[in-house]
Amino acid sequence: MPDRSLSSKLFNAAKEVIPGGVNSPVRAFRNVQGDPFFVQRARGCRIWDVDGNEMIDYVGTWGPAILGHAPTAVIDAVTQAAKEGVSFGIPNRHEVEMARMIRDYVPSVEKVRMVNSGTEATMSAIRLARGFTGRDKIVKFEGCYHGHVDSLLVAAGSGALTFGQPDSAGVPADFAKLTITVPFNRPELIEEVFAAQGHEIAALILEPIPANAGLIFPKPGFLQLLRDLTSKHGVVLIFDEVMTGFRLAKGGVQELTGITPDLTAMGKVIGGGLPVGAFGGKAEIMDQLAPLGPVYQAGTLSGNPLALAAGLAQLREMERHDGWNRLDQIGLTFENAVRDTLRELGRDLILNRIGSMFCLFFREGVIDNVDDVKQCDFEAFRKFFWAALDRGVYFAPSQYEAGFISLAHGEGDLAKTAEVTCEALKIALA
Ligand code: KE4
Repeated sequence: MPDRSLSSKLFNAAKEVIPGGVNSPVRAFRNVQGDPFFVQRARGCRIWDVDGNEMIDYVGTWGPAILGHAPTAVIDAVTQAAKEGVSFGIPNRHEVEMARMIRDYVPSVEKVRMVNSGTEATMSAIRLARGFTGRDKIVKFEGCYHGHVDSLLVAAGSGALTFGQPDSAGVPADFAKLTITVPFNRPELIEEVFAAQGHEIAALILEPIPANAGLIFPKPGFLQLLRDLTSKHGVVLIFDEVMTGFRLAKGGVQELTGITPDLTAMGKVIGGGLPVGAFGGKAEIMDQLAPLGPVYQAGTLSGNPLALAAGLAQLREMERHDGWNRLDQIGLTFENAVRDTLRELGRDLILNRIGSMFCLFFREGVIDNVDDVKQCDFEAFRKFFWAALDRGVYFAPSQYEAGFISLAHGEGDLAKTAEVTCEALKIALA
């Protein structure tokens, strides 16, 4: 059992001045019923906590660390940019380079606006869709997470297909009423919503491959159905690719599937680990934004030169090293090792993997939406998480989170991960 005494001391100090001791809830390890470790430093696919324990990292700061931590190209780019100034609030060339790169990578994007988080990206896209259509209602799917936006922190309402109920204190019921939540992968239910209310809906927003309820694959035809329904009813289709964008492919899920939304929310990878978000899409819609149009949206640090220098350097490194293909190869090696282990143990747990994203669900059968995830064996997951962490492998501290592989995960790292995963599964499933 690794010594984590310094982490414990820091966590106790943190709890005195930060709510729950963390600046984002998932970091508190509540889902695995333990105290978080405090990180000291990270490099490549490895992280070290303040007690000196070394771990192979499969969280990758929740997605941005696609090259691994502190890649030289990103460090050099940020250092160079910082020498010229860390923030301007004035148009700068990094913004033009990044906007052009996003336009060239992402099929739906003709114009793009930079913001500072994924939440800002989805919040702004929703407001823009409402301004463009003149309509108020939005549709989201249960189990999809789009950041802490009031109108998107909504669970299924009592009459699930009529209106939502707040999923957080502080969200007025009247806000939630404008959000319709529907179970994912249920074509008949989404068709029912559009038949009844299509003309009142401003936007439908989804993670095209939901990765905030583990990792869930859309059923064949489901994304195309959403594209057809939204086109038919004049509804803005928004893909939230904050996690999948620039990771599963240069152009995200919309490149892989050939299904092009009207707007896309982006983030994480394009900031190289620094605070960033972006939303983009058809010029006809984007030009409704101030200062051109009536939809107001702004940000002091939007287009920050350091964040964009980091993101540009990261994307260029991915280009230079054929990163997306290599990530898929590394992901396949990882997947095969885990499947071999499951076969040895005679357990048919569900392992979903696409590219460098994965989730091992502690249940057998099928995972179509978050209701299926809720049936997982969370106690077995908790045991697995801690057994792996104690042996030097850090998986996401929640069954509802996806795992992330980086270009820095080498054969030795994967071999150690396979060995640890086998031991941890034996403990969890005993
Ligand atoms: P941020 O506001 O946290 O930058 O992005 C919100 C967001 C939007 N859309 C999707 C698809 C997302 O996954 C996220 C944030 N992802 C979580 C991980 N599940 C961030 C981790 C956290 O909340 O601390």
